[in-house]
Amino acid sequence: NSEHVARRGALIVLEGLDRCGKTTQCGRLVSFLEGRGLPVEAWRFPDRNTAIGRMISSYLMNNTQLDDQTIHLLFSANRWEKRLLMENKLRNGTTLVVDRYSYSGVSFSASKGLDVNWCKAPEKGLIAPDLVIYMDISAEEAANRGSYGIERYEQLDFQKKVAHSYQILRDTTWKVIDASLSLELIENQIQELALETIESCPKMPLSSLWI
Ligand code: FDM
Repeated sequence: NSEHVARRGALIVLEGLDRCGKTTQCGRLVSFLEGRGLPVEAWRFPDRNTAIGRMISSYLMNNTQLDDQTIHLLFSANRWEKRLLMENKLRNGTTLVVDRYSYSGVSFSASKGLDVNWCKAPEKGLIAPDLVIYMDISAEEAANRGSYGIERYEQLDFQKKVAHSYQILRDTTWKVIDASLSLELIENQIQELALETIESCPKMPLSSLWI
């Protein structure tokens, strides 16, 4: 009887260009789910708190130089080092709301000219999300929201390439939200998608990405 089996949490991923509003929406979604008494945690990649994460952070701040393949594999390793913890949390019933995941990994690296399949390979076997929300905005509109920061990749020309790479990765299971709508409209759509997913995912086993 399925009612006697502990419910697992949902793996919910938000993706999109820089300044699409992803981070704000992740925070709002976590507060909303907490308000409903659901076990939930906010996660993000890169996780800059590990040794690998600090190498990534230094690269992003232009303090160190790495070739494209090396930084790609570090981003991937940063997800792998968190995989077991993610699995344990999900199995214990905690929903994870994740700001960026493997899709950022592939899109950003492919935008530098690396082969998409090469980029996907090290991501294979990570936990597949139950819900991917893509916050859709053009690179121009995102840039108009105010000046970019000083980190690597925060440039209009590069963001245009990233938008294109996301298009290549996007499949029919992604939920695409118009990120130019108001904060509240977006928030409501995301809440609805998240609740549906949390309701239905315990019936599905955890599965692996891209295998
Ligand atoms: N980024 C993020 C990657 O290039 N690969 C990845 O695997 C991930 C998770 O790192 F420009 C890029 C995307 C972004 C930068 O992300 C840092 P945040 O969300 O700004 O911290």
